[in-house]
Amino acid sequence: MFNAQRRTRGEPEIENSSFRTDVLRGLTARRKSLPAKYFYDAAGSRLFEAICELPEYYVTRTETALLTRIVPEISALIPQRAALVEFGSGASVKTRLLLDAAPQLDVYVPIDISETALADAARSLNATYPALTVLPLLGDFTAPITLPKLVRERPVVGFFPGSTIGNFAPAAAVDLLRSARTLLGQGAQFLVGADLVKPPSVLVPAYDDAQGVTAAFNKNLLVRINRELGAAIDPDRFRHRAVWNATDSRIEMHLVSLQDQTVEIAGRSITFAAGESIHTENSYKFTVDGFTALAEQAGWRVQASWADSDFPFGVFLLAAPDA
Ligand code: AVJ
Repeated sequence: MFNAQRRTRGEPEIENSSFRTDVLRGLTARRKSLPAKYFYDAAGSRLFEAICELPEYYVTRTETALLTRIVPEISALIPQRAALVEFGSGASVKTRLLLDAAPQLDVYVPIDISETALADAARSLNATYPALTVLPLLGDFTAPITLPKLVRERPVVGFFPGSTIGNFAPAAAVDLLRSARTLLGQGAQFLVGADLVKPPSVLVPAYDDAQGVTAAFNKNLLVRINRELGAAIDPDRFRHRAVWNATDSRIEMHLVSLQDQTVEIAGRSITFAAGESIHTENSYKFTVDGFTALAEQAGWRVQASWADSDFPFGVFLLAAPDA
């Protein structure tokens, strides 16, 4: 992997050898899979924003409504002159809710793998919050990162909204929460949004919408492989599938091959049988107790938590020990 570093527009793209390695590893395994983090190229990020507007996709709306209601309480728990560090910041929309309610936050570090999303967010936040110091970090927050000195000398609040934590299997979620604790440092707080279990009749349509936007988001992975790895996969020879896995408490997304086919990717021949699937995403759904247990395993304590009850969604304020 690579270390996150500050970059400006116009510098070369992050080298794509880990993409090629990960794609080939995933597609040559006995059960094919692709890492969900590769959804978010420019087209994928736009499709994800369209998903957030869908009537079936309750996640963003629910979390935003909940945050809107609770930011005054969160603000009361955040120290003066704190720095906010956001994991996978995207367009930084929910960030504004926090910044508006907690003006004591005077440094903001968005971390994202999309250079354009970072640059756009930094520009628009600078315009709205002239007193805020914005220090974007381009990088993968699952890889080692170092925070700028300005942040390390302040109280630190991590922010990880959107239930992105749900993309990680329990052991990996604990690892991520533990690395976040190390990154954010002693005495840090960590505000995490986690989607809660709800009936499959609500969950499945949220990941398989009537307009087919989620299907396009899923198939965009194939489009990205074609473009970045010089392949010629026909996305129409795959269908989008979303399924609730009750045993593991997760929604799974798959791309199912509609026929026997062989595709060439980066010099390798990859064969699909009709009906064979590529597992492209897990979106774990939590209970309050289950999420609390994961956080505690990672060395955090739950300082406060809030849950929306219409479409159950949880926001957890975690606290790291002081020493
Ligand atoms: C951004 C990971 C939270 O799992 O709900 C949306 C991604 N995938 N529709 C989610 C996603 C399909 C989303 N997260």
